[in-house]
Amino acid sequence: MRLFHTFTPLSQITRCAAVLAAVLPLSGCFWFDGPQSTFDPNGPVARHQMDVFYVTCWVALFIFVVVGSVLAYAMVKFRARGEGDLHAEPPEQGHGNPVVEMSLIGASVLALVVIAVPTLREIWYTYEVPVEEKANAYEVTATGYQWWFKFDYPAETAQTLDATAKAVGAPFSTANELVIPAGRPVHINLRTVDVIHSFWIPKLAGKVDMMPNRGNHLWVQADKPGYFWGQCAEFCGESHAVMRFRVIALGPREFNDWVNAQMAPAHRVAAAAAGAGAPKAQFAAYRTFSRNEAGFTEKFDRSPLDSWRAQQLPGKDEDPALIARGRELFSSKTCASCHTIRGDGYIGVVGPELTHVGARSTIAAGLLENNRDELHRWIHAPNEVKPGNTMWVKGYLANNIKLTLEDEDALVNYLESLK
Ligand code: HEC
Ligand SMILES: [Cu+2]
Repeated sequence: MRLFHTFTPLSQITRCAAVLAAVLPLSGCFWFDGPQSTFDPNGPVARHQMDVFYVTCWVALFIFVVVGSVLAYAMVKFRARGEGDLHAEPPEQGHGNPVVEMSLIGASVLALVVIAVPTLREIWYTYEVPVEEKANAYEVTATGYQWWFKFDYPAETAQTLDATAKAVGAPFSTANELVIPAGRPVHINLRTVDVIHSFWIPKLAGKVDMMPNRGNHLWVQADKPGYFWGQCAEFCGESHAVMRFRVIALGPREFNDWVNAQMAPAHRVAAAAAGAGAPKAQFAAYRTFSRNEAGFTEKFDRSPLDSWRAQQLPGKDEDPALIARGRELFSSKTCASCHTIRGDGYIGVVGPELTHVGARSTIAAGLLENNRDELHRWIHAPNEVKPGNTMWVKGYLANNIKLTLEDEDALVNYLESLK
């Protein structure tokens, strides 16, 4: 029996065709409208960046076709036609023709100029909000941490400094969800507290590094309200690949409502109703998770933006007693040493602010959907979701945090109530 069939050129061609047939449709799905596709720009910065890409792409393709055709012509014209040709003298060799050499140099320079002019123009354009738009620009600050992003809203600081705001510790910050006004340029200051990260929102703009001891920035603008994926694009340690975030662009009124909601202190569930609401199912019914099981699917049954909006609404059937227990555990289990919850008196700054964590669509830097199952999974064993993360190493390990099933249940109910 023959184990290997002969390697004919035909079988190679069939293989190539098979690979292409398999890859092309996939590329259609993933490259052109995937959540991190740069071929689907949703704002002027990303659009300009794509235009530069296409200029380079067309110039390169043109050169490829010209060189390829000349090569193909030479191969066909000068090929050995029979036995006799195999030992024939090579054709007359020529080199040093000044006209040919000068025109080749000229063509290369021309190709580089054709690429350089739009590239330089776009470098300037994407560097800073255009002058005439500057007055209208909104400012935020993004800070990279291993392995999550913090977003501050310095524009809101001045307005928040009234007595109540001070009492609850405003201004606010968010983690891993950057909410911006749609249709307005947004100037983003880029900072890092540890290593180099790179800030990238494929459909809006990218990428600019977050450098230690150095202020970088970029600007973005979303054409209309939408929900976009972002990603750290510079290797920054063990869990770099799951250092993601989301950008939510909202119309002016909705954005304003959101800012007001964020400034408010943590939501309190009315204690009077204690025992009245049907308590939620306990963890007995919970799934067990294996290490690094693909967690986050984002299988929205509606548009991602509408799902995000639904997440802003207050919860139903909340159990005030259980939530109060969760609030207590949050300090007794030392969670409060790393997390801020304004209004409940917790002011830790090592981890993300959680004042309104219940209103986010994802947790753990865009990795897990924000629901009871995944919240439980996260606080149960953060290291299994995200190896080496600070909450595990400097919290659970260093403080020897042990949670019973009841503790976890109370904490999840508390966190969920923080809309
Ligand atoms: C040593 C500091 C520290 C302690 C203690 C700590 N955390 Fe965290 N927490 C973090 C950090 C850092 C992150 C971000 C991790 C990441 O995404 O890489 C985080 C993330 C979270 C998140 C997800 C937030 C989001 O929007 O992504 C929740 C929820 C949370 N912690 C709850 C808790 C609870 C509950 C406790 C106590 C049992 C606790 N944390 C203790 C540092 C800490
Ligand atoms: Cu990073």
